[in-house]
Amino acid sequence: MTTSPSAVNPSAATGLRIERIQARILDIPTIRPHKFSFGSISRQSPVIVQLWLSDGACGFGEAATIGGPSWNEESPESILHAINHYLAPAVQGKDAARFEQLIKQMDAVCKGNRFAKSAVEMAAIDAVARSLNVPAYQLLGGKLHNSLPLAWTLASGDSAKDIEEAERMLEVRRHRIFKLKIGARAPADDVAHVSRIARALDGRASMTVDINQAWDGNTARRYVPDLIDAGVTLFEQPVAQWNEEALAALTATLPHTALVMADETVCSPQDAMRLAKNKACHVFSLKIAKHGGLIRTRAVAAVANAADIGWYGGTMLETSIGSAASAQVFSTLPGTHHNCELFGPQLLVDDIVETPMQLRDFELVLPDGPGFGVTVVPERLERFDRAREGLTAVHVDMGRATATTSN
Ligand code: MUC
Ligand code: MG
Repeated sequence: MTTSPSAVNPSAATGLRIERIQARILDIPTIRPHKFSFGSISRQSPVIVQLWLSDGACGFGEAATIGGPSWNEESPESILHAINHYLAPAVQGKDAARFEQLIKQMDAVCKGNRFAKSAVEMAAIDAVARSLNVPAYQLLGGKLHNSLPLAWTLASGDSAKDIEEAERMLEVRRHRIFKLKIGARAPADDVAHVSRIARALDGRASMTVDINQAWDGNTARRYVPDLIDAGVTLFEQPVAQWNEEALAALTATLPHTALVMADETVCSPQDAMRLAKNKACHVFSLKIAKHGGLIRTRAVAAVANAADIGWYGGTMLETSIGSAASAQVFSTLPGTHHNCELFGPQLLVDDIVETPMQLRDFELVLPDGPGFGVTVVPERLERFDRAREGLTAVHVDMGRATATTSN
């Protein structure tokens, strides 16, 4: 759609020009291996963007992938390349406060690459909010939630270890919603694993599963009822990203005690529209990276709200920068929420901000303070910077189920 020239005045600049952008990859080990249907990670490699404005304000953005390009098409290396060679030159010198215009400028030079675009948009929003000395949520519609219940993912791959971890989280009142990563083993073994954990927790926590696209439609039809009997209430992306028919069939047949959540299948607002039209799920997992930024996250959430679909505050296991940015936008969203999972910083061996977001009584307190409400410690960025001397290689342990290969 084109806008009539009289509707906007492109010369009415806010004076907050983008002066400089710098991007780098960090390599931060995780506290334990984190296992998915498609492999296992023992470190996260987020791309961190730093963006300076003409008035001196500086903002941070982040794009985290999981297992290089294993979760979707983008990798830390492709993100860094897209930012350095296409996105940064496209927005340099431009008005940072015109977020929609920045997205248009990035879209004009680069198709797709939503993770990369989200990191640049995120840094612009943080910088502008800091320059105006307001929390980012003030630029995104204002705050509706002060806190959200916070889920934790049990993904060691071992039932006994997962039970021990869940008990510790319950004891310190950090989490009582557990997402189990399944799909790497035979489905019957997964059912046994989930049932063991459910029996041990004995109704003290709610249980969800993320299959990360591992099943076909028939496998989902066969094993989802067993998992519901075991106590699972939310089924995240059981089938392949493209398999919306199977997702819709499952959604139509689930009893009212359980919900289907789309994750990899819902990226753009157009995906959201199609899923809504086809009644293919009950909940969208929202993630700023896969939607292409905070503004587009709000667009996907608007479709959810209009279609009576719930939302879940998803994560790509970001550091405190991406997690706080996610928290800022989630705090503004109307509609029915199904909690959040912004636990990325806790899965990493160290945090890169001064004071992490607070976790209190099973909830994540959504941050106040200028920008995203967190202060980055530059020395921590240096410590984990991939480009620093002696650490140039990627060490991502990927592979099917038990086998791991390193690059
Ligand atoms: C995913 O697919 O949801 C989110 C939490 C977690 O443990 O993995 C991610 C990715
Ligand atoms: Mg998922």
